[in-house]
Amino acid sequence: MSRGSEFVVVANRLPVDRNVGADGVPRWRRSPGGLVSAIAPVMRRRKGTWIGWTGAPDEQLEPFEEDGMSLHPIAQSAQEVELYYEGFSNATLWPLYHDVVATPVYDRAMWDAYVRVNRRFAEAAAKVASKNAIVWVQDYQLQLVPQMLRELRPDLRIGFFLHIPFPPVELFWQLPWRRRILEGLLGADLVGFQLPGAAANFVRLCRRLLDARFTKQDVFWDDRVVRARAFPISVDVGELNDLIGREDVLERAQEIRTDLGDATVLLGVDRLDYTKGITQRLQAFGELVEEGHIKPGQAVFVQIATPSRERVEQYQLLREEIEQLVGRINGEHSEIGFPVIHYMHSSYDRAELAALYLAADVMVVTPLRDGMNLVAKEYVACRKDLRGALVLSEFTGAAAELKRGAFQVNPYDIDGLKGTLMAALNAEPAEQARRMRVMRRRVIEHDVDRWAQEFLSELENPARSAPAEQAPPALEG
Ligand code: ADQ
Repeated sequence: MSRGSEFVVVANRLPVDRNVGADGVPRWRRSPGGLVSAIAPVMRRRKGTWIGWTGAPDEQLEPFEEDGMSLHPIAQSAQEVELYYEGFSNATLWPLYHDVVATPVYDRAMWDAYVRVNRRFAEAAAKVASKNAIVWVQDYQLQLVPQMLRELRPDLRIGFFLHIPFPPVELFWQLPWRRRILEGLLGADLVGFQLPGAAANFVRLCRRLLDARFTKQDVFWDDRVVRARAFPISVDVGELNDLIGREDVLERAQEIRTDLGDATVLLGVDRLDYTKGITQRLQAFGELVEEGHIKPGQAVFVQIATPSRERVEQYQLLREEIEQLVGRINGEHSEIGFPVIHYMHSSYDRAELAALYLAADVMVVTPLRDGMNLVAKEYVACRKDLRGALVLSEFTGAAAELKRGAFQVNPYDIDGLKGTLMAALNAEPAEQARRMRVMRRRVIEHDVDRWAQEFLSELENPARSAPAEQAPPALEG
């Protein structure tokens, strides 16, 4: 086992997208987004391999190199995509971990597929990792991998990071396979969460469900210490800085404003997901227009919604609901040439997103629950001009870091949301600048590179943890 990679990332998706060029030949291109740009340099430095799925069902590809990274594709059949990915990952775990804002589906065939696909990922990682390698497993689709991998390769150092919230004990308890998931995660040396509260939920659950010994941040399991820590993820500030320095991006921002009739611009940018609170924000905006607080032509709402999980029923219903709401509000209040809401159901490249952020007077981020929310941080990172206001839900991970500068809201409280939207719309430039400055300080100092470095150094330096044999007995409470 002398060959292989000393650094392995295991994630549901590979960090590349396939695009068909003008010549009809498909080519791989690195996926946009902070996670990939934070990890790519580490991959190159450490001869890393990324294990993941290409996104196409029933496709068996050989490992290949792209952008200085070794990529190891994992096949998934169409049925596995339906049961493991759309099913257990996105119809069971996703709603359960987001405060059950939709009802989770508990289905044994979905669970079986989840186990099977997790095993395939674990076996691939066991094969490609060199002796004593570092393996970093990403997110809720792969929570069984740490334990499966440890059984195959006890020499490895295994880290796991959960990008979404980790629910309180009372909700997690619903899951028929709760013990298996927890034992799966406990295969890791370090389990990372977005917030300290999620890490505390995890430790509490280990105590309640497994009767494990523990301290505030450590669980003693199988003669090992499993550390539970918070690492709030962030954005690639350097990349966004480059984008907002580009002449074409600045021109595009101006063009967007002109196209919108130089109205005040409120902006929402989300994956089309029921956790994002899109309905609530449009309802609040619609009522403000209806009541005459906002005049058509003076302000517009631009809502960009990336198509997402379109084969899962709850997502189809949500899309219909939002489109009806937009249609109703526009039908009742728009004037010729001035729709009050511009709704776009599509994906945009990073430059267009940066231009939209620069064009927006008020960025509206109102999730009912969100692990972090990178859109909020991207907006802040782009507003070097210290203009614009951020309306931010209390139920996002980002709220913990940005609370001093954001206009915070409870998105369930529509009247409160309306009041906060008005306060953000009416904020004087000096107040906008004061708020933006504190938020920018935080985001610039804690960017995605720092997130990756902190996670990896904690994984590689377990010095601060007590050895298992010195672990205190389980505490009461
Ligand atoms: P998501 O739920 O996908 O992420 P978010 O953190 O907002 O949510 O990230 C979305 C990303 O997609 C952003 O980088 C954004 O710019 C991009 N995006 C959104 N709409 C787009 C569009 N129309 N076109 C192009 N790009 C678009 C999950 C968790 C979050 C957590 C992240 C990272 O749910 O809580 O912050 O992972 O850990």
